[in-house]
Amino acid sequence: MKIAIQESLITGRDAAERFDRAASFGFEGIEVGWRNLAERVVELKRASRNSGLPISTICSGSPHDPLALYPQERGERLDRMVELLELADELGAVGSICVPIRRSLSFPDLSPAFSTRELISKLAAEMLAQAVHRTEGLKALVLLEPLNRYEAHYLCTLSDGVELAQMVDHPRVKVMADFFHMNIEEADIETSILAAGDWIRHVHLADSNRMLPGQGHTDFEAGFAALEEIGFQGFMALECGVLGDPEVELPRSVKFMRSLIA
Ligand code: LER
Ligand code: MN
Repeated sequence: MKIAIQESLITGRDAAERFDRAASFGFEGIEVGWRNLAERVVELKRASRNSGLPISTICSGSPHDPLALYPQERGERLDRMVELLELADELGAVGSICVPIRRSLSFPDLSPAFSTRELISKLAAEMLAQAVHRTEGLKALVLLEPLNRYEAHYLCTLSDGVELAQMVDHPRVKVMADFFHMNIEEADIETSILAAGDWIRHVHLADSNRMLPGQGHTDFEAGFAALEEIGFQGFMALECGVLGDPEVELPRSVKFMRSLIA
């Protein structure tokens, strides 16, 4: 398991400085954000090469969530998802994160024909199938991210993510596990990780208070042991705030996490 960090958590004048600083703190990868990504490819590839830190993943934003009420907007969202998958491949990243739908968008209840959940899951599966079909031949995965109930009403647990991935049934549609969301939604984080098993291809790290691992009360030792048990070898990227001086606290948190990895 490799410890990564979102680029936005590191200060620096440019990508080169941020990647170098992340490497000096002990990180082994960088998750990049979606903003201006196409224009940043050259800069990011150079920073990655010079620092020796691979780009782990792309963190998408709400403009890339595939679901929308109307076909034209769904088409535009699909185009943006496809672009991110192409960029992920170009950057050598494991994949691009996908949240199918967030809380801000409501779908109708068409029962008895379809419940809201059936409607959303069928549409999400179809959109994801189209995204991987349009990017056939690429390696980059679609990483379905379950979010907590205050951010999303659909896909809140790992098992929700696995259910949707199984509906799509494509080798490039997988699931990721965010410790902050799991802390709210999973009855038992270890059991949920073990049940999701090989579907998990990426991890987000934040403590219970969405601060650095070690600054809250999440039991990372048990969570990491479960990830080891399922044979997870991917990136775990920090997505959190920092209490204290990042120059001190970031390397301290890396040491803390490494001490928990067998
Ligand atoms: C949002 O809370 C989150 O965890 C992000 O990774 C969503 O892309
Ligand atoms: Mn996350």
